[in-house]
Amino acid sequence: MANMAIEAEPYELEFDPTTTALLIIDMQRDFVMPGGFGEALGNDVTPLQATIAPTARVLAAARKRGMLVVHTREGHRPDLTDCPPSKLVRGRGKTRIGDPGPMGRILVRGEVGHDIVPELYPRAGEPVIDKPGKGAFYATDLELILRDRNIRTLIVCGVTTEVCVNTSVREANDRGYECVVLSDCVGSYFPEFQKSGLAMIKAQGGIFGWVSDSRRALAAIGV
Ligand code: C5J
Repeated sequence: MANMAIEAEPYELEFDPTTTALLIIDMQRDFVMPGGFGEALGNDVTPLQATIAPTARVLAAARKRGMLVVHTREGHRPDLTDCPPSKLVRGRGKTRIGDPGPMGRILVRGEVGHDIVPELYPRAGEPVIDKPGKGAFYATDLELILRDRNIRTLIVCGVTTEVCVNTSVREANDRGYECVVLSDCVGSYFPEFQKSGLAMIKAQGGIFGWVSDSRRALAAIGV
């Protein structure tokens, strides 16, 4: 298929939809709904909910175009054997990973809070990557899945901008993937980190990748 292009900063990014995946990072109740991990860390999670509607529009377009869609979830085994002790105690919060909460045990696989919000729920056949860390490549089979599909470009949505999105984009960039992050489809608990998290990606000629938005992504995907 002929290359398509998405308007972005620092300059337009050419992509081939057959070698492009939509990567949706950690759109779990634990991060975007009250009572989960995000709130346990002391955050107001409600601003992150604004990312759901534009991400749903991009998801629908990517599915219609037949692009690979990959979802990630941060979380741990019920026995927490894959959770570093340092992560468990970090923050000295009174609610910790594995503790019971209104959406089940915090950040534990299989719990309601750990799962993806209904608006963006994975369809059968869409890989779901369960990751123990912030980066989507660390201790997962994401790279294998992308290489098997000859994926070269990643359109990135999800939360949070400066944590799991930035970490995953940096990991992807070092592995040779071209990443374009959609600014209204990624969210942070901190407005200043949203701004700087995006600025860091596109600075220095796109040192980690590109930044665009859902409107320009939809125009590019063109369905
Ligand atoms: C965090 C994430 N914020 N998904 N995880 O710990 O960004």
